[in-house]
Amino acid sequence: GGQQLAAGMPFNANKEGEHGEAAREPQPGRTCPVPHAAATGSTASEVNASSKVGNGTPPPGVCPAGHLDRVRADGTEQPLTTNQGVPVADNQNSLKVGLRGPTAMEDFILREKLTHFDHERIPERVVHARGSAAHGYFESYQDLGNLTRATPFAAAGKRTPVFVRFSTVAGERGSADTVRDVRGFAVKFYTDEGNWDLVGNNMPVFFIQDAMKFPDLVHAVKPEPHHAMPQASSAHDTFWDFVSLMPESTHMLMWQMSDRAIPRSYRTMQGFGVHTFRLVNAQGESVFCKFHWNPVGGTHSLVWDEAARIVGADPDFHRRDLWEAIEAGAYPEWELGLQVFTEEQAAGFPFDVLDPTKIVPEELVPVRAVGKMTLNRNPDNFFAETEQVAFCTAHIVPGIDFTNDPLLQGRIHSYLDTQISRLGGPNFHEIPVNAPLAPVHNNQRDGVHRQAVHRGRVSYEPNSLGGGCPFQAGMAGFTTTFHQHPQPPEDKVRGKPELFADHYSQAHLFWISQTPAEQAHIVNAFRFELTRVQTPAVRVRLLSMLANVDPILVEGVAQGLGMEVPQPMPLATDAPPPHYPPSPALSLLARPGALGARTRKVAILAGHGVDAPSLKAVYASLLAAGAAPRVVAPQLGQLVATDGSRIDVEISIDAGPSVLYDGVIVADGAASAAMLSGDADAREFVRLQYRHCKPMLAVGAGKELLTAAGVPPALLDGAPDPALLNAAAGALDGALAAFQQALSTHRDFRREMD
Ligand code: HDE
Repeated sequence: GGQQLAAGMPFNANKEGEHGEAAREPQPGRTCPVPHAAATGSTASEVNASSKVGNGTPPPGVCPAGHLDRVRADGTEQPLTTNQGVPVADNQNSLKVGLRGPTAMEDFILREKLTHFDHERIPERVVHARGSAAHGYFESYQDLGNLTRATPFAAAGKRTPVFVRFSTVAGERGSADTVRDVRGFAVKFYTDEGNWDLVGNNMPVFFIQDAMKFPDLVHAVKPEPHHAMPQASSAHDTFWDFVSLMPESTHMLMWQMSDRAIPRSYRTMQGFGVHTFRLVNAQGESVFCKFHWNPVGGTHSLVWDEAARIVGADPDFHRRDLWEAIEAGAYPEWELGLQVFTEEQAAGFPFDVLDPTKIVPEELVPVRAVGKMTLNRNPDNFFAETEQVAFCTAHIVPGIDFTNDPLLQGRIHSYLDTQISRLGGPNFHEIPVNAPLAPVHNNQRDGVHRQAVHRGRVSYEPNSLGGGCPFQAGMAGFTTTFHQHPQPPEDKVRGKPELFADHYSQAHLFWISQTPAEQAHIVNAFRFELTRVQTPAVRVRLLSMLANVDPILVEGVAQGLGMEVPQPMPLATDAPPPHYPPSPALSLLARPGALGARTRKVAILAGHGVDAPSLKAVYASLLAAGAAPRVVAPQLGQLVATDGSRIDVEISIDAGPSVLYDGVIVADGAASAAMLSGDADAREFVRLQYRHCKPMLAVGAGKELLTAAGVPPALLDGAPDPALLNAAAGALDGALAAFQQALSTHRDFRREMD
């Protein structure tokens, strides 16, 4: 098996041992040792595969989430009590009138326990209910004072604690991670001057241009109200009915039907602020800004067939990936990039920067990297932190400001409002994970579950009885720079600027910026979703929309639906559409990233009669490269190798199917290869690895399994598929290097296009 962590050591040095976790090595005399896989020798399949990566040593500097220390609870060595602190001697039996009699009403211990339990759930988020989060910090590369006075950017090397929550949009709280959907990417910066929430998505545009349409959009995509189906999926009539009547959604649909909607990991997706924001410096000068998070690990996605299978194989795929990477010390990182432009520049763009269905192409305004975010500590408690965290677009700090983007304007209201029902009242800012590190002083009082104990009789301003405190910050030289931007008065009007009516140019830009494989995936995604649509007229209308995007796209989709390409939908504007050159940055393949083989999960398929020395060499080489190898075999237990030694099987094929691995190595050994070749599950395993374009390496006799699985022999024998390798057991080094190289590019779509 793999390395095991020293018993008693916390997994991650950023997080001290917890109740239960710390008790892996039970102390003498304890009656209820808490089992942990790593220490108890229980099946290796329960051990985090990626706990083999890194040593969890934290970088110097900010201790993430240290501000939560004051509320962390730990029952180690403590007696059980009621919520009132009264010791509980018997937690097994209720108080009865006679052993066979009714339960006594006075059993306050039972009643308190049941009552609390009865109220454990809170409403889930109305959108983005399914999510996972982590603590970390943002570190600025430089002093950006010329652009913004926001404190996270005040100096090179300055660190600001963050809490980040990733999410899907449509599914309910317990839905699967790998569904086709937009992903939320919400960052809470605990800055020196208050909390700044950058509540973004993994796609830089949105479906609609005006907050007025958001409830309609969400009603359309959520499960249909009569039968509450389908779960976590846009592939149904009401969604496509709505978007096909909203041509402004076309650009976003291109992103949503692309591989962006099925990321390999939260660690391998970009994040975007979507709207145009403002940066404001200490002089009150302001520029426009778009926010980008670029993953250091590169942008990698699943393929659809794989994503759909993972829904069954591991519904927590992304949650687990994030958790394990952090526990293993392979801290996920993103660079923050800014696109900065002036109001005058914006006036010359062929689109309106207030329109959230448009990007600012990187060719027009380059993205400048200004800092890096590192996530290095998992939450202690999912509910307390991940569930109760409240992100609000209204939470900005001096130096950051809104624009008049009509979608953003609506969000400023909605996020604060929704917490009041979700978290039960107006004091959600006092929940520890939401509380700013900056001090809070004002005259807001009372409300459900108020925590702060305000002293004195003054809760109003102006006052003289309290010495005028808390005083307006401006009096002490604090300036807030919000809303300083003079705007000439205009008439109230319900409507949209003319440039908002160009619905297709950027959808076309996205299409022409994709590689052929990515284009094929987009066509397939539209086919899949529209095939699930039951109403033919909706399909026709959507095709008429796509006819305005690109002829090859619409023909491909129509063909898959067995339909003719209809007349294009009438345009909403007579203005000649702007022409955009392709933007290579829009392809996922533009960012292979620096992850290399690190944290990639590799299955080593083996059976009885495996060649032990080469298997061990492969295993050690992968571990050394930071990958997470697993010995996978038809069943658990031990394999008897040709030299008589025994090798632990870490997981069986049915519990650890192909889709959970980034690559496969088939071990050497004639008997092992014959056993696997005769096993339908083993053949299916490599067939799927092949089909999903993953790196494959057959060692010596292991090649037999690849052939038995139907991998074309011509490809195996020297044909140019750099991700399909075979090598003699004695000559592994070159092949392992090539395999790790293939892992670093994640998968090779040339195989698919063949
Ligand atoms: Fe949200 N959105 N949204 N949204 N959104 C919520 O707030 C809303 C939009 C985004 O991890 C809700 O606390 C409106 C764009 C993320 O906790 C709610 C409009 C973008 C998250 C809400 C939008 C987002 C939310 C539900 C259009 C990308 C999860 C629970 C006017 C820039 C945050 C909650 C987390 C959550 C409203 C559009 C991203 C109801 C009204 C555009 C990442 O307030």
